[in-house]
Parts: sequence; structure tokens; C-alpha cells
Amino acid sequence: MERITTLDEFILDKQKDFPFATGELSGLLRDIGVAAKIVNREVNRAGLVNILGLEGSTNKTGDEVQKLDIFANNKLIDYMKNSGECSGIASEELEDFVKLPTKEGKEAKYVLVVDPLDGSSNIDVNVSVGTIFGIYRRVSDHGKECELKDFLQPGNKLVAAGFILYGTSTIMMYTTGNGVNGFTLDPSLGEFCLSHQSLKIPENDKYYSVNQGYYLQFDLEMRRYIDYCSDSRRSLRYIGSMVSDIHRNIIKGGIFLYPNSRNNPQGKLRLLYECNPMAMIVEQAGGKAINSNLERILDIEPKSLHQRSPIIIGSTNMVDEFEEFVKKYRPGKEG
Ligand code: AHM
Repeated sequence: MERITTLDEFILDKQKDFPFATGELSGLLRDIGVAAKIVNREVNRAGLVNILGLEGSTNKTGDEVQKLDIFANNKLIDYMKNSGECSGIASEELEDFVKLPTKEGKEAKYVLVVDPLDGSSNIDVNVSVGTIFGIYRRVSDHGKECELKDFLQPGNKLVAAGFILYGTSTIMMYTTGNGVNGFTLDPSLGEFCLSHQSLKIPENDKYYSVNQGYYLQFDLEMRRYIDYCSDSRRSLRYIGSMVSDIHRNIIKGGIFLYPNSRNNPQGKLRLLYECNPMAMIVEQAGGKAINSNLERILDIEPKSLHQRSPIIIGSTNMVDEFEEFVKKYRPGKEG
């Protein structure tokens, strides 16, 4: 029987490649793995909510029932607070970032950005959801509390990024800038086990993924590209859960588009919590991620914590092809 490699073993093994590593980043990644298992347990029990009590009500054990995304947010933050490995957390669920004012928190080198439960509107209908995270090295002085500038760094400064997909199986993928590896949770062991090594996004043109219901609200060049995909008999796959849609594209190849539209002129997805970490993972797997202005997602300078960005992400050949369409059809551009 082949020996399995657990997430913890893998992280520790990789740490050996950096002789001066203090183990903080490894510790932080391992803590995220544990927090993910806690969220996973709750996501799996979500169908029982009607038995245990509806949101806002009191359940049989006397606790108030929380919305699952809030629950995931609170669990993640509580867990990370106690881990002492990061100095602050910015979450899609919270207006402001959270400082970890303990001695360990002030000394910690890293800050975490997280979307605790992305696509949470899918939970009621039993569709996969995910957690997305990114880790930055803080730029403020160590020994003091973290500051806003620690979080407002472009994605090209991320030292690690990853996601957990709560799907038919639970998978965690992460990168520290040296390729992407995936780990599948074995429920019988309670361990994430290495299942996808050095992932590379296939270069094909089988799938495109966009909310085509907003078609009439998109810019001309976006509509032209969607027409072209449809006309070329490509398969449209749209789950409406970014982690699931992008995970499929990483495995099978394809493009995911969440563009600006008349109703959402800046797009919908958040630069810090969704676009940047996913862009780092996809680039590390050999893909590409840009916005509607054809700028690399990872080079955008964030101005605020909850800034949104249009995103076009996936197999390099498809994103390149999209760029050609924009250059050709954007009004006012030559072509
Ligand atoms: P959320 O942060 O409210 O969960 O929304 C994020 C989700 C993404 O996972 C998904 O790609 C997108 O919203 C779907 O939006 P839409 O329903 O507009 O297509």
C-alpha cells in the first residue's frame, strides 16, 4: 500500500527547503487546515439546520443558531486568534480588520485575508461552497498592533494563498509561490491527505463559466466573447460558487468570468478576499487572471478592504483569447 502524506507532514517537509524558516508560516497554514476541518463539519451538518433550529432561533441546546457564513467567520477568527501565528485578520464578513493584540499577535509576521464561506447562498440547496484565504507578510513594525497597510497590499505580495472546497469531498489547495498542491480530507482519518501534486491547468477550450443571465448588462466586447464561446459549441458550466467553478477549471481547463455589468460597474467579487488569492493559485498552476481592463489582477493596488474587481481567470490560452476579443471589439479601440 502506498504511504499517504498528510497536510501537516507536507507543510513541515516543505519548510526544510528554507533553512532560515522560523516555522511561523508553516504553523499558520496548519492552523488554517484545522480551522477548515471545523468549518467542514458545520457545512456537512447544514442540512440538519431545520432540525436543530432556524437561523436567529434558539436550538435544542439553548444556543442561538447562526447563519453558516457568520458561524464560519467566527470559528475561523477564534481559532486563528488563539493560534498566535498571525497579527491580524481581514474577513469578507467584517467591515473592519481584527487586530490580535496579544504579545504573540504583535510579534507575528503575517496577516490573513479570508472569505470564510464563499458562495454561501448555495448552502440551502446543497451546492458546494468554499473558504478562500491569503497570507501577507506585514509591513508595519513588529511588536506593535497590525495596521490597515498590512492588508492593502497587491496580490503579488502574497506569500501564500489557498482555498478549501466543501464538495463531494473536501479539498484544500494551497500555494506558497512554488506550485499548487491539493489535499483531500479523509473523513475516517480526519486528515487532509496529499491528492493533487504540482497541479497544472490544462490548456484547452472546452468550458466557459459566466452568469449568462446578466448578458444584456455586459460590455460589448464581453458579449462578443460569450457569443463566440457559445457559437464554438463550448460547454457553459456555472455553479455560482467561485471556488467550485475555479476548482473545476484548474482540473479540467476553462475560463471563469465575473465581469463588470450595468448593475455592478466594479464587478461583484472582492479583490482582497476572492480575486487575489484565486489569481495567485491559478497563476501558480500555469494559468492567468486579469480584469476587464486587461490588467493583471495581482498587480492591482488595493485602495480599500472591500474593493471589488471584475475578473477573468483560467487557462492561459483562453484568457489570451479573451484579451484579443477586448482589443478587437472594445469601442474606441483600433481593430
Ligand atoms: P458571496 O460572497 O455572497 O458568497 O458571493 C460570492 C459568489 C461567488 O462564489 C460566485 O462566483 C458569485 O458570487 C456568484 O454570483 P452571481 O449569483 O451574481 O452569479
